[in-house]
Amino acid sequence: QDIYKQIRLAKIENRKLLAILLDPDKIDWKNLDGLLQKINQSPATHIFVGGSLVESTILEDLVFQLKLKTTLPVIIFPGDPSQISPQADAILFLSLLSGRNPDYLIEYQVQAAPILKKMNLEIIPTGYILIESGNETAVARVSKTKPLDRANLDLALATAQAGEMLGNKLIYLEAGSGAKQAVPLEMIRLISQNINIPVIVGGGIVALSQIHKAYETGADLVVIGTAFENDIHFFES
Ligand code: 1GP
Repeated sequence: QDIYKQIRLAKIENRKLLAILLDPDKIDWKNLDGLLQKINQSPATHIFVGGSLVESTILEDLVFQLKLKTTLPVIIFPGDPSQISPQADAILFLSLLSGRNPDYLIEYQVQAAPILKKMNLEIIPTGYILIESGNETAVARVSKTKPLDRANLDLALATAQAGEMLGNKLIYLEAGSGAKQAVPLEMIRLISQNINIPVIVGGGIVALSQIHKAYETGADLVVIGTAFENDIHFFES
C-alpha cells in the first residue's frame, strides 16, 4: 500500500511527481546502462513500465534491470493481462472509462485477478480516460475505443467523477503515447478541482514547460514516454 500512500501524501503536500514511461519494445537495449544512468540523474520519482503490445518475458527482463540498477518505484502500466511482473512494486489496475469496450472495462481485470492474487504487487485501481489528441494513438487502436472529445469538458469531468465514485484511487488523463496534442490544460484544471483523488496526466508532453503547466493546472503526476525515449538528455535542457 506504500506506493499509493506516497502519491497521496505528495498530493497533500503539493509535491509534484514525475514518471518516466519505458516501453520494453521501444527502448535501446544495447545502451541500457546509459539509459538507467540517465533515469537515476533525472527528476523522475517513478518508473512506469508497459506498452500496448509487449511480451511478458521482455517486460520481466526490464523490470529486473530497473530494480537492480535504480532506486525508483517501478509501476506496471499494462496494455493487457500478460504484462504483469511480480518483481515490480505496484500495478495500475486500469479501467478504460472513456471507452465502451467491455474487455477493457472488466474482462481483462477478471483475467488478471487470479494472477495478481498470487503475487505481492500493490494494486492501484486507476480510472483511465483517453482524450482525443489530433491523431490516432496506439491505445485507441489497440483498445478499439473512441477517445473523449477534447472540447467536451463536462463529459470528461463526469467520467472522472464516476471513476472516483467507483472507487478508483487515481485518475489517469491520457492523450496517448506520441499524441499530437496533450490533454487540454482547462480539462486538467476542471477535473483536478472537482475530484479528491490524485490526477495523472500523460501523452504528447514533449517540453519541460508543458510539464510545469500541467502541474500548475492541477496534475499531481506527469508521465513522459516518447520525449525521453527519443532523447535521454531531455531533462537536462
Ligand atoms: C502514454 O502517457 C504516456 O501512455 C506517455 O505518452 O509517450 O507521448 O510521452 P508519451
